[in-house]
Amino acid sequence: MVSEADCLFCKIVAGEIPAKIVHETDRTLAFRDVNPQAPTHVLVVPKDHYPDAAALAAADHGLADDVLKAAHAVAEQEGVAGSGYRLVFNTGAEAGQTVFHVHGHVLGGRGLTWPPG
Ligand code: DGP
Repeated sequence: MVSEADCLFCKIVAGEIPAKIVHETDRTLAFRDVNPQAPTHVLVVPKDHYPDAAALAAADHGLADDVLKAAHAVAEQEGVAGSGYRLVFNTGAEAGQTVFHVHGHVLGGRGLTWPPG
């Protein structure tokens, strides 16, 4: 597995830091955001370490597909797939990315405004 010693989400994947896990596949993990911004706020990550969405897309072995499928499975499991949900990949510091292990935010359970702040 590709991992990085000081990566927070690699530590969650490894079980070294606790998280409320809601969904898992062989290559992805989904857990509740510690600072939820909506009734449903789940982070979906590849278990392997890629710093951002661009690096994930370049991985070229279907992993981005797995992450997208896992995000939709989470939305269905959380009961927000029908009403609508937002899937956000903050990419880069100016976009608000603070943890540099790629993660999709699955947000739902309330009306979400546009444009985002
Ligand atoms: P971003 O700003 O897009 O990089 O999102 C990082 C998210 O990670 C942010 O919404 C808060 C969440 N987060 C930070 N530390 C932890 C943690 O230790 N556990 C969990 N579950 N979420 C965390």
